[in-house]
Amino acid sequence: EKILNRSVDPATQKMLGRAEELDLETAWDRYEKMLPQCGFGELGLCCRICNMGPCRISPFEDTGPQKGICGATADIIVARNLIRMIAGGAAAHSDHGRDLAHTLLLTAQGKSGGYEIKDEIKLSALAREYRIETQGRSKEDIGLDLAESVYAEFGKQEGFVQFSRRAPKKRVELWKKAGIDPRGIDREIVEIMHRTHIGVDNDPVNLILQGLKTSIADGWGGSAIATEISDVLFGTPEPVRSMVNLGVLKHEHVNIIAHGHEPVLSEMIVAAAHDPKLVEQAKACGAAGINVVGMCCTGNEISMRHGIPIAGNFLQQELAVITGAVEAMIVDVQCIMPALGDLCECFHTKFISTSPKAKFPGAIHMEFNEEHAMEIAKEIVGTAVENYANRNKGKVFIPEDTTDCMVGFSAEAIVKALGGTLDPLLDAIKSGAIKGIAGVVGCNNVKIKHDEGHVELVKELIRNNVLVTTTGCNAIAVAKAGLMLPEASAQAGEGLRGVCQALGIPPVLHMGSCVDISRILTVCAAVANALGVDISDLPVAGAAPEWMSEKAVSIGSYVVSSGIFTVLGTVPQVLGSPLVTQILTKTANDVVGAAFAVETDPIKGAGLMIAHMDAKRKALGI
Ligand code: BF8
Ligand code: SF4
Repeated sequence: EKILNRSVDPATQKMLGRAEELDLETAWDRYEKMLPQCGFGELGLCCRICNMGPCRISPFEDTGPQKGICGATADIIVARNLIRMIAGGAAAHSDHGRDLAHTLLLTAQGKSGGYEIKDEIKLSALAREYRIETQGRSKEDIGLDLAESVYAEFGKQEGFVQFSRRAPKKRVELWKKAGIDPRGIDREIVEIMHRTHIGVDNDPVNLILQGLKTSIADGWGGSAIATEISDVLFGTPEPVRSMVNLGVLKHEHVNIIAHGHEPVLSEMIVAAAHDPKLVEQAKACGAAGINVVGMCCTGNEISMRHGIPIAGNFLQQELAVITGAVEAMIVDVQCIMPALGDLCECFHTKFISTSPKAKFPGAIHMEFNEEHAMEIAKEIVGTAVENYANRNKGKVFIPEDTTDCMVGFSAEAIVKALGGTLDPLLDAIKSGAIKGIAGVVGCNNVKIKHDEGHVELVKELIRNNVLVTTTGCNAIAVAKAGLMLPEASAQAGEGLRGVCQALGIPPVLHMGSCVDISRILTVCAAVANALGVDISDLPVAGAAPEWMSEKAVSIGSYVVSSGIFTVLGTVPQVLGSPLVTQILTKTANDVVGAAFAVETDPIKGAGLMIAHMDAKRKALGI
C-alpha cells in the first residue's frame, strides 16, 4: 500500500517493490526520513544570506522574532529567497542556451568534432530576426554571425533580448512600462544576486519585479536560444513515434541511459551508438546490440528528434539503475540525483559524468568537449559496451511496461500539421471546438503521488476540450499514461476529439524539454498576433502540477509575466509572507495581466484553468 501511494505508474510501483526487496533506498525513503520538514523553510521564513544569521521569522505575530538581525521582515526574506530561486533557474536554462551558442560558434568555425548545421531553414529564419544577411552566403558564414549575435545576448548591458520581440507589441510595451523588459540575460541574473545581498534591495515589490524581469530573460532569452540553436544544429523536431517507461530497457542489449539536459552530448551518444565497430564490439560481448534510451529532458530531446525511447521522468532515475540492466548512466547537467553514485555501486552500472560543471560522488568523469565530441562519445559508448560482461543477469529486473507515444510537436510542426497556417487552430478556438490551450509542464515531486498530478490534471483538461501542450517531466508522465497518441482523442471532449481526428494528432502535444517551453510562448505569441490581441487576452493557461526545481520557479514566473495564468500543484515556499503571496496570486494581475494560483488537487487545478479560459473567451466575445 505504501508503494501504491507513492506513484500511479505501474512500472514505478514494481520497481519500488524491487527496491524494497533489495533493501535499497530511494528519494521516497529519504523524504520520509526528512519528515517533518522545517516549518520555517516551508514558509520561506529562514534567511541565511549573511553570517549574522541564520535568522528565522516567527509565522505568528504575537510570539517570536518578527525581524531578522538586520531588520529584514518576513516579506523581505521571502521575496529575496524567491527571486534567488528565479536566479538559479534562469541561470541553469540560460547556461544551457550558452552551451548551444558555443557549439554553433565552433561548428560554424569548423572547429567542432562532429556537428553540422542541419536546419538551414531555421538558420535563415533566425538570421532574419537578427537582420543578418543571408543572400549568397554559406550556412557556416550565417551560422557564425548568428552564434555571435546570440552569444552577445548573455553579456548585453543595454537594449533588449531579441527573441523577446516575438511577443505582441502590447506585451513588450507593458514590460517596458513595468520596468521588467530585460536588458541582457546575465545582467539580470547578476542583479538578483546583488539586490539580494544583505542591505541592498529591501522592497518586496521591487525585488519581485526584478525576479520577473530575470525570468523573462530566461523564457524569451536563454531558453529560447537553447531551443532555437538546438534546432539549427540537430534539426527542428517533427512528429515521430516513440516509446516510454522503464520497459524500454532490453534484456539482451547493452543499455545506455542518456540523462540530463543538453542535446550537445546526447546527440553524439546517439550517433556514436550507431558506429559499426561499437555495434560489432557489443555483439562480440554477447549482446544483441546497443540500446540508447533517454531520461528526463535529455530523453525528450532525443526522442523528439530521433524517436529514441524515454526510460522515465525525474523520480524514475534511481529505479532505472535498480533494474540492474543499465551498463552506463551518462549524465551532463541538471536534475541528476547525487544519490545515483551510491546506487550504481550496488550494481555493475557505470555512472559517467561528462560536464566540467557537474561532478558527482561515485561517478567516473569522462569530460566531454565539442571539439572532440564524436571521439569522446565513442569512448563513452565503448565503456558501456565493455561493461556488458559485468552485468549480473540474476540481478536483472526490468518491468515490462512501455507505452507508445507520438512526440516532436515543434511550433513549426504544429503549423505544418494544421496545413501551413494557424487558421484552422484559430477557427477551432473561435468556434469553441477547442476551449483553449494549456501548457502543462514541470517536474516530479515526492510530495505528490508520482505522475498523478500530471495525468489527472491533463485528463480533466482534454475532457473539457482544452488542447494541451506539454514539456519536461509532465510530457513523460502523460506519455506513459497513453495520452500522447492520436487514439487518446477518444478521452477528449467532443470538440477537441473532432479536431484531433481531422488532423491525426494527439490531444496532448509533446513540445519538448523544459527549455522548449519557449516553443509554447512562440505559439501563444503567434496566436495573439494573429488575433491582434495580447497573450493575456487569450484563453490559455499554464500548470506545473508536480514542480520542484528552481528552473520551474523561473518558468512559472516568465509564463505569468507573459500574461498566462498559472496553477502550481505544489506549494511554493512563500506563504510566510502574506504580502508576497498576495502579489503573486492577485496584484500580478494589475502589473502583467496574469497571476499564480496554488491548488494541490489536480482536478480542481484544471477547473481553475478552465474557468479562466471561459472568462477570457467571454471577454473576447467568442
Ligand atoms: O528541465 S521537468 S525535474 S528534468 S526541471 Fe528537471 Fe523538472 Fe524534469 Fe528537465 Ni525541467
Ligand atoms: Fe539575518 Fe538579515 Fe543576515 Fe538575513 S541578511 S541572515 S535576515 S541578518
